[in-house]
Amino acid sequence: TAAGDGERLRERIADALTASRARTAALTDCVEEPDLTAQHSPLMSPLVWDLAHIGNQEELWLLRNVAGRDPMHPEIDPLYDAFEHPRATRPSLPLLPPAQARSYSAEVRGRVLDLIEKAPLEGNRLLSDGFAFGMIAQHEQQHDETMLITHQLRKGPAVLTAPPPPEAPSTPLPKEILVPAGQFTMGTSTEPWALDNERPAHAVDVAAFHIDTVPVTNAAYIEFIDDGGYDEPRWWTEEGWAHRNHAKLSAPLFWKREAGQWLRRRFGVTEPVPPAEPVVHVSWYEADAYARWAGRRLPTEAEWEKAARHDPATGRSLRYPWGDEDPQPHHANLAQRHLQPAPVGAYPAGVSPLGVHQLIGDVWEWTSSGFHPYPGFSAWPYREYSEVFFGGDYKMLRGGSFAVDPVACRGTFRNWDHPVRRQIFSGFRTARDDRPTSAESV
Ligand code: AVJ
Ligand code: FE
Repeated sequence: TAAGDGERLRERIADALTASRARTAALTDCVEEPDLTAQHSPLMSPLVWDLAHIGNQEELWLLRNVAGRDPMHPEIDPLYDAFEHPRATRPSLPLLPPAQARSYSAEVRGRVLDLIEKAPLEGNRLLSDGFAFGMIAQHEQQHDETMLITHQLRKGPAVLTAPPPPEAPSTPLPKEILVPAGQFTMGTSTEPWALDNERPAHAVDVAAFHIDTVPVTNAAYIEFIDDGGYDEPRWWTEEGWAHRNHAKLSAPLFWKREAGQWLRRRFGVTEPVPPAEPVVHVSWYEADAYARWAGRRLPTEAEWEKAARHDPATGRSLRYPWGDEDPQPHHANLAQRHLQPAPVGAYPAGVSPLGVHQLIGDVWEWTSSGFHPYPGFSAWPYREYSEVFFGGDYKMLRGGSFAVDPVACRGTFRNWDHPVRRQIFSGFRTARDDRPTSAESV
């Protein structure tokens, strides 16, 4: 019944918001006050900024814009406006101390939970299918991933723990998969909580190409390092080489070499680099240089999405590589269930119809594309989520990492960052054109 559907939707909204707050609490209750107010890296905000920013966005979008309520504390709005204060400057702001930040966000949440019961979930574009609530649940989960990045940058003993990811089955996978030429549907017009930049669905013609079956592993990346890849300008773009020199890049972030062995620091623990895991914490420039060294290139965003969603049997694009079912733990390494990517091949149930593995979860995958709107794009509900970033110095990342919650993860989901960034959980896979080989062309 319609009433039953409405009830289920309200429950789903409340569950998504409650899950995001539980994660926020887990990420902020495990450290003492000085660790919440300190800046662990100029790349990041103090955790206490995220804590109140989450509540402030929720107040702005749900209590003020949807429910028409008056601002609760208008004087704090500018402090938590991400456009007004770059991350590096946030520690010098008169931020709410941890106890106040928590109680402010909790007060907003209490009012929002009441609102869910009353809000009409149809007849208004912002509310239909619970979109505005879903947007806020995704926003909080995105900041939870940001806070997890801050934890990774934080020095000192480990405070977070999680069980190891599943092991890879021993059956070998093909090195690459051929994606045949032809149109596919990119983006979505039907996914209820899809953000504006994922819309609308549109046909894209893609030439035939080959794509790695799995993300590039640490073992493969070490070959690039050992072959002098970081010292060979011909593998790098001009900008990439300048950045490599300026930032003195020589290995992924958090790696160090000791007694002939590569070690990495991961959430306060130093351990040998696991060879079968996707490489993580590389910039776009490093990913691009690796691809050239390997005689390949990064996939475009359209190629990535076709490999992930296109079902050649029906011509349809699926919500996820495995089908239309919401992500379950056996499909993909998501939701911070594990604090690292899983070895390649570890999620056979998540394979795409074309045979490509681990597109969702584990590591964000750099693509060769910049951030541009799809044909027919319209900013919704605010220009500052996507539109103001179009055409900027960004590269697109797809698929989501082990730190991404399913609510903020879909085959259509688009993420972006500067090509120098590598504190994010970023890896990549490579591709190549399907050119006839010289043997075939004679
Ligand atoms: C989509 C991950 C690039 O963190 O800057 C959070 C998400 N937007 N608050 C970011 C976002 C506003 C955004 N990314
Ligand atoms: Fe935000």
